[in-house]
Amino acid sequence: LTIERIEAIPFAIPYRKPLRFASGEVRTAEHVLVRVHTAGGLLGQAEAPPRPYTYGETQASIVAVVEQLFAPAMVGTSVLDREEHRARLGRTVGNPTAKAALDMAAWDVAGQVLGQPVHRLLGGYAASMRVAHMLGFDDPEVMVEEASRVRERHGITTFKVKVGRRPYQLDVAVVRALREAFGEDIELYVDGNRGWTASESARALAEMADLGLTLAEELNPADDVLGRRWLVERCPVPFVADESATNPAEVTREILGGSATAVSVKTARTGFSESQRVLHLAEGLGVEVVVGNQIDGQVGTLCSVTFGAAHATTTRRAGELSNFLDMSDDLLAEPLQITDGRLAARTVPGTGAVLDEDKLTRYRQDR
Ligand code: MUC
Ligand code: MG
Repeated sequence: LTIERIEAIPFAIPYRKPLRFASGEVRTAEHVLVRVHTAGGLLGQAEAPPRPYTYGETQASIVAVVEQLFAPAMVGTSVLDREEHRARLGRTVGNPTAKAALDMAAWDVAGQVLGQPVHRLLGGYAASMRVAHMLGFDDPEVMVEEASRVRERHGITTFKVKVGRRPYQLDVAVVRALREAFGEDIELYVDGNRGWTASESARALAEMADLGLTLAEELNPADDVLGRRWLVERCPVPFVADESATNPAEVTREILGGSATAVSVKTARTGFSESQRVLHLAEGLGVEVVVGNQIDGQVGTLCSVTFGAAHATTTRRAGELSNFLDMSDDLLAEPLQITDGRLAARTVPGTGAVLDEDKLTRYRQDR
């Protein structure tokens, strides 16, 4: 169980189609594969996605912080020493996706040692989750066509629409076109990635009042503190905190301050251990959760569904688990399959993040 060596391997896989949203865009998955090797020859793996516009991390900064600070802090400990890891890594502020990947890679090893799938160790509530697909900025016809393709091929009927453009009517037109194309057969919610002001958000919500949205996420910046509270008071559906609530303290502040009424849980930034803290906090506060996506590849998505399927509260809503569909290739030896709108956690010991080593050799950027 003793951690002997930790690697941080940068890799790049292009997207077939870029994902565009109010705070940025992703054209290539320039992520970092984190590998935890134990003295017994076991290997735990997870991926860290740099999102500078969300967390300030870059691919190079993740590699550097793992190699210089986090690996030396974890080598020699047991993969089961999660509280010790948290204390040691917590001495460095920030760097959430680097910390999260290390936590999930350690859980992957723990599952292998115990001979149990990690989703069973975490809670084992369900074997799979319903999937929600994220639609990035484009013209209404293109977004309707994508939703239609994803529904036909994968049976997905829940869509998160990226909003936050100016004028806001551009996005209202998209949501209206989706509702008109699919009627009541689909669930729709929106994510603004802080693109609008409070008043633009309020006007957009009023104009979408007849479109049956189920959630609204980060429509305006949480740092506009009073504007955010004003908006959340008027919001007719749960208002989801995503990038404004990336750890338990921020969740507490945003919810108790009246700046959000639901929480996005992302394993990419809180791993399995800290995601449980966020989840249990949300349950204690009595607010809904949604399993979010950090535009993860298949390894990251496997970690999201491992966590999401494990707990009752996270399975209530569809999890955002489909961004990998837009990648031109990926690293898992056995690719993920979304069927009948659902994605299953793996039943093998660990998280099941077993890679195609030839693909890693092709896409890694450090040699
Ligand atoms: C999301 O839910 O916001 C886009 C930026 C980011 O930080 O996460 C994605 C999706
Ligand atoms: Mg979001």
